[in-house]
Amino acid sequence: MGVLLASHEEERRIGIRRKGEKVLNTRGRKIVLAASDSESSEYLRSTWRQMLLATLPARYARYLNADWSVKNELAPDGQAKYVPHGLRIVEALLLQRFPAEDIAVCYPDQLELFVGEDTRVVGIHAHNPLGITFATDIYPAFYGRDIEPINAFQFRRLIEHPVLKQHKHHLRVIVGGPGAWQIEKKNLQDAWGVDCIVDGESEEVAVPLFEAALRGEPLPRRVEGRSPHLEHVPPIHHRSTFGTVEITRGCGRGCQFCSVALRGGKSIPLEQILHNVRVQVAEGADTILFVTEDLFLYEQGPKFETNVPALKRLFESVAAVPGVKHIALTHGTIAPVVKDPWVIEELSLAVDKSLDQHRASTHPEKRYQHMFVGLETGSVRLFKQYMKGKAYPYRPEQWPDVVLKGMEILNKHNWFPICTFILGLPGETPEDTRDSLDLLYALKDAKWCVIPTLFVPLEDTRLENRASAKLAELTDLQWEFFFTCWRYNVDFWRGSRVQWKFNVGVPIYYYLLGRKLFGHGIKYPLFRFAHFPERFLKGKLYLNFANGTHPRYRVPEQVPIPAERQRPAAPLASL
Ligand code: B12
Ligand code: SF4
Repeated sequence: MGVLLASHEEERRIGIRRKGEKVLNTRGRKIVLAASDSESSEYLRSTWRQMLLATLPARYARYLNADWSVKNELAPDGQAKYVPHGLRIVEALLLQRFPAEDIAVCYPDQLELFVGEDTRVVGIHAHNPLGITFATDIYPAFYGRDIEPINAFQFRRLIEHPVLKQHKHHLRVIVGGPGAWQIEKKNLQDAWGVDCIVDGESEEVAVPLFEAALRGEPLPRRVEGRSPHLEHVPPIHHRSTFGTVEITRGCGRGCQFCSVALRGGKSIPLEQILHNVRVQVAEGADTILFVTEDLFLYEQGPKFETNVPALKRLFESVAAVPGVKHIALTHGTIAPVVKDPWVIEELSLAVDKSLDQHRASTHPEKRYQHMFVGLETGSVRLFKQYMKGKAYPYRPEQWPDVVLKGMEILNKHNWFPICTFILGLPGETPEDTRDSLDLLYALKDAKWCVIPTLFVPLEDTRLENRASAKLAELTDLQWEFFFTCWRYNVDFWRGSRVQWKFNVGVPIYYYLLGRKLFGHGIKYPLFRFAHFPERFLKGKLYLNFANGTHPRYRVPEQVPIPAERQRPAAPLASL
């Protein structure tokens, strides 16, 4: 997907400069909305690849062929063809109040085309502007100290754009989005000239704020957005990155480390979803990404009762919109899969419509569907303390069984989930890590991708005041967990154990850099990651990969729902 540029002239018209060239400023639009290249990107049409790439160090981006700026497509007038969905919502809110000619939505390279003498306010989306969340905080550190991840570098390119400084005397800068809090946390609000940070949902606050900016009034340094009424979530006007269409917002399961746990739960009405799908398709999207904290919350009944007929209708109606070729998913929880296994069977369309293929799939076209599933820990103790709502209607003590049974059901129907685990939750003991390793070992033959992350105290969570976990402080057991996950991933996704370049490269990395950065604790876990023969690792690691060793946990025949949490007699009717 390259940029649709015909010629040098065309490039100039829409604001792309070649080295040393100046573009004449127009008077600009009154309101300009912008998002960084890496946050707008539909990299390889894959959400998880985009996520992983955003975490890599910016300094080495060119070796990874990650030149985001030339990968995003432009509309004929130079505006962005797709930007993160949150910014499209802000645009839709503003379009309820201001004419379309006053608003432009663009990438950093086109700011000069739209920011001019007439511009009064620039609204910027921040998904993860400084890269201080989970994975983005971890992976660049493997390349050395103080290495900036790609998404932080790209955000800086946007917020430090010279045209914003040039016109600062007559415009206000407002930053919003799920990662806007990071700017305040790192004391960069003044240095970056940000007048106002919008924290949280913006449906109820965006319009008055932009109106005040247009009148030239001073803005509050920070505005707290609350959960809006459902009818205030507007339908969008233009395409979002990855064809994102929100199907639900919020989640009532209440995990203490999660920043969306406090958002009020709601399902977007099907008509609005279909409208948003049509908008995306009309502007060139052929894939629709259902955004939700949990797929199974869509039109849910009381107490997280999965509404299978409504879900089925959702998939069928979206798939029937002319132009929709694929459907992708963001998040889901695993307990509903165990409780109502037939939901996965009923949603076979999700696999038929998936973009992704893998040799391990039993689908006739080798397709598999994926969604992000937070498993987070194998320790019942930590689970009980921080996230017990995730297992409902099961008890926290049943969590390992729920995970194993859920994975079996998902895999059987060609759903290969992308699962996260959190290392270093506050108070984690070696016993807790061993419990997680035992669960991981029991999942060794699963069809999945497993991403180890480190605990980060996100703002607006109940753990916001606790200390982050740090790579340099990981225990030997935690390193073992970390690299066992990546060993599984390499084996499942690359498909070959004979990868001599990789296998040789890893120990070289250890001796040249790894041990200096992280100490000797990573040595044997890294060697297992590089497929060292197990006989060299015997006794050095907790998990014994040698043939014939049985995992502590096994997939249970069934996972009984505690009597007092059984569902009502009548199944939830179609709505
Ligand atoms: C879809 C999604 C993705 C997709 C697509 C992202 C994209 N570029 O469009 C993928 C899978 C690629 C992705 C990647 C990542 N994501 Co993401 N993602 C989401 C998800 C599930 C939905 C986002 C969404 O569209 N929501 C719906 C819209 C309407 O909500 P919203 O964006 O928050 O917008 C509202 C407000 O924030 C505000 N707003 C938004 N923009 C603006 C702009 C202005 C000017 C104003 C005033 C207001 C405003 O108004 C909107 C309406 O209320 C959220 C979780 C969630 N449910 O929100 C996580 C989430 C945003 N992602 C998160 C993270 C950490 C990441 C990654 C860093 C993961 C990683 N690698 O570690 C990467 C980084 C991506 C990058 N390239 O930089 C975290 C952010 C945590 C934080 N910053 O505190 C979240 C909250 C998930 C979580 N619970 O941890 N993500
Ligand atoms: S289940 Fe997921 S979205 Fe819901 S509160 Fe827990 S971590 Fe957050």
